[in-house]
Amino acid sequence: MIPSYPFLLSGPVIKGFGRGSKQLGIPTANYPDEIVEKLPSELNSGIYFGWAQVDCSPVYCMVTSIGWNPYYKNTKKSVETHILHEFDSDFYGSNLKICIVDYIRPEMDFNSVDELIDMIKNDISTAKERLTQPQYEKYRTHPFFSHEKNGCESNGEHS
Ligand code: ADP
Ligand code: RBF
Ligand code: MG
Repeated sequence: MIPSYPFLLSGPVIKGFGRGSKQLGIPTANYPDEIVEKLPSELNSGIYFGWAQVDCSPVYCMVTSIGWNPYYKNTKKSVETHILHEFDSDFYGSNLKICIVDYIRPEMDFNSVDELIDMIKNDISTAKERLTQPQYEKYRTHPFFSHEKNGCESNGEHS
């Protein structure tokens, strides 16, 4: 299990596997190796959900996949975050903060890419639903996301 929730990560968005998760309608913002390698060993691979912020953006719902993507048999561990928001453009090089609040399921293998997509859509529904619960919702305004602390122009709120 994760060392303790919420589990916070912050770092730049890099080019990922370029496998076209965007074409599948599910772009994932990838962290660099330095961040993936520094993760605590107790942190299980699997699918998590929580909150995300890109630079000075509002705080959005997210789902994060941590591990080796068994369907693609990756040899390198990755941390990939799909943010539940339509962005106008890519944000490679921006800083991504994520606040992981809980676990959904282990990584799985599938018989087809359609099954993988269906499962990810299911994860997204799970995240949206569970994030409305007060025990998770409260982290949307965690000081980690505070605009004042991030050097963002403040609108008097955290988002
Ligand atoms: P890569 O293999 O380079 O990670 P993806 O197809 O997974 O490529 O696309 C990820 C990129 O898409 C992110 O790095 C980001 O710049 C952009 N992007 C646009 N919208 C989103 C979103 N809602 N969630 C995550 N990334 C997004
Ligand atoms: N890859 C897998 O091989 N097995 C999975 O169970 C799996 N679940 C995912 C769940 C979510 C919410 C996300 C965002 C990604 C998941 N992936 C999984 C990773 C997916 O294969 C990857 O994003 C694409 O291959 C693009 O790198
Ligand atoms: Mg990606």
